Amino acid sequence: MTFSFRKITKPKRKALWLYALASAFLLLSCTSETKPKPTRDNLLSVSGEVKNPLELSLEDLKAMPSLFIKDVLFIQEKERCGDPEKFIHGAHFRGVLLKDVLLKAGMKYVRKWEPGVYITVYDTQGKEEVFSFGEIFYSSIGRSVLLAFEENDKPMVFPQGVCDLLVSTDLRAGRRLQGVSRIEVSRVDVEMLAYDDKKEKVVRPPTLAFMLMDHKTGATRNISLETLKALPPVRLPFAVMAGDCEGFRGIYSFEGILLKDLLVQSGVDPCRPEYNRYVLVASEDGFCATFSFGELFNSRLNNNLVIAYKLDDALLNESQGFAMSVAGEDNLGGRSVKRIQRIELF
Ligand SMILES: Nc1nc2c(c(=O)[nH]1)N[C@H]1C(S)=C(S)[C@@H](COP(=O)(O)O)O[C@H]1N2
Ligand SMILES: [Mo]
Repeated sequence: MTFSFRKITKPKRKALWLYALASAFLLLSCTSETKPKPTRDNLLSVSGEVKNPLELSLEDLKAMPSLFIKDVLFIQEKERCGDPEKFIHGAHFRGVLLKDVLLKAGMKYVRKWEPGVYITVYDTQGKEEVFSFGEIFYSSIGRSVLLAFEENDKPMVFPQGVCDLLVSTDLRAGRRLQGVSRIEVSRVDVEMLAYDDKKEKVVRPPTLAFMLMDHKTGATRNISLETLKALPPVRLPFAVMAGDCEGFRGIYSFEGILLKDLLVQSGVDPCRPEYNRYVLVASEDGFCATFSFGELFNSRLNNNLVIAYKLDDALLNESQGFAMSVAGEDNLGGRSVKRIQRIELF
């Protein structure tokens, strides 16, 4: 059949126009439906020890309550301690707090188990940074760890991944990740005996020394009160001791040494911190806490992570052991591990 435009009558022409319009509309709506499905590289997965694993797109992130952080400064990491400081760049950022994404997924571990949790954030290239549970949820660092998607009021572009990771309270930019695609929640493999101890009225002997083990170098050291006293003393004038399980105990002063000083003395290079590493502080009863290399070596809030041997000017008592950890800036005593039996570097 031949088809000539001239032969078509006026009402028929109108119907044709309508038909053309409708098919154009259909075609348009079809193409918007068949736009490329998000691949794993432009989704952010949250998995591991969480109640509800998540897969978030950039749009999902943008739909969450966001935070604006003004004047985030990026300073270059050093190659060696003597190198001069080099300023890279400063900008304002908007994004979602890592803490809020984790809360959306829901943390599986609670009470005495939670300080042993740590969080690993990966970019699409597999580069990873570790954060401790306490750093994100007890300390104010957690209010500066941002999954950013807007820089200087403009949307950021992510060829891969769905956001950048930045820590506005850090000193240098080593923990920045561009194109984040995965968050994994884990807990250290330490058996919890503290609850059974309490039920069975087990009293653990006071400690006189603890072991420090670096799993990377294989080095081990025995740490006594004398080792601690040989390091520069620090004082935390106010630390709040309270917790989920024991309630509020009080505000105390502590004296001891910086955990980072003990690590440097044990061979860790403070000028080239490895941000995928963390420190475990554990007691014989299984109560333990993690500290990330980032918070220890690269935070403006790092001068409060202490191994204490005195509380309110007296040496610690038998139930506290000769040494306990204190995170002076934390809002809970969750990282105050009493009777330290070992410190392990992972
Ligand atoms: N070794 C050890 N340290 C520990 C605990 C524990 O069970 N074992 N509990 C922690 C918790 S959950 C809290 S709230 C405080 C409680 O301290 P308190 O028992 O002196 O009140 O200690 C922390 N340190
Ligand atoms: Mo607690």
